[in-house]
Amino acid sequence: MKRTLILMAMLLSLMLVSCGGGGASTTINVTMTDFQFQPNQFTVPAGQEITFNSTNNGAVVHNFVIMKLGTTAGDMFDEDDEANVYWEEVDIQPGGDVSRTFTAPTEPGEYAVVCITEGHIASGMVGKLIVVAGE
Ligand SMILES: [Cu+2]
Repeated sequence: MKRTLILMAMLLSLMLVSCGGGGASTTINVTMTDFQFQPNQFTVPAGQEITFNSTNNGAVVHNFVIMKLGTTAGDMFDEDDEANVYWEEVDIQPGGDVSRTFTAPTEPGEYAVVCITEGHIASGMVGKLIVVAGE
C-alpha cells in the first residue's frame, strides 16, 4: 500500500515537471498567409531570448509587430501607434522567410500581435503573445 502511494507520488511529480513550462516556448514558428498568422497565439517565458522564425506563404508583404502590454493598434496601425510597439519585425516578402531573435517582455501578460501592412488588421491579421513568468 505504502509502495503504491510512493509510486503515485512519483508519477504525479513527473507529470507536474513535464507541465511546468505551461506550454511556454523560446521558439516562435509562424506561417503568414493572406491574411492570417498561423498559429496566431504564442506563449513565451518572460525575459528570455526568443527565436522567431517566419515564413510568408501569402502573395503580399506581411510583418510581425508586438505591441506593448495594454496597448493595441486599433483597427489600423498609424503613426500614433508607433510609440506602443514593443518589437517590430521587418517586412517578410511573399514567399520569403525571416529568422530573428528578440527578448521577451519581462512583464507577464497578453500582448497584441499585429501585421501593420495597411488593411491587414481589419482583415483579421492579428495574434496574441502570452508572456508567462519563467521557471
Ligand atoms: Cu499582413
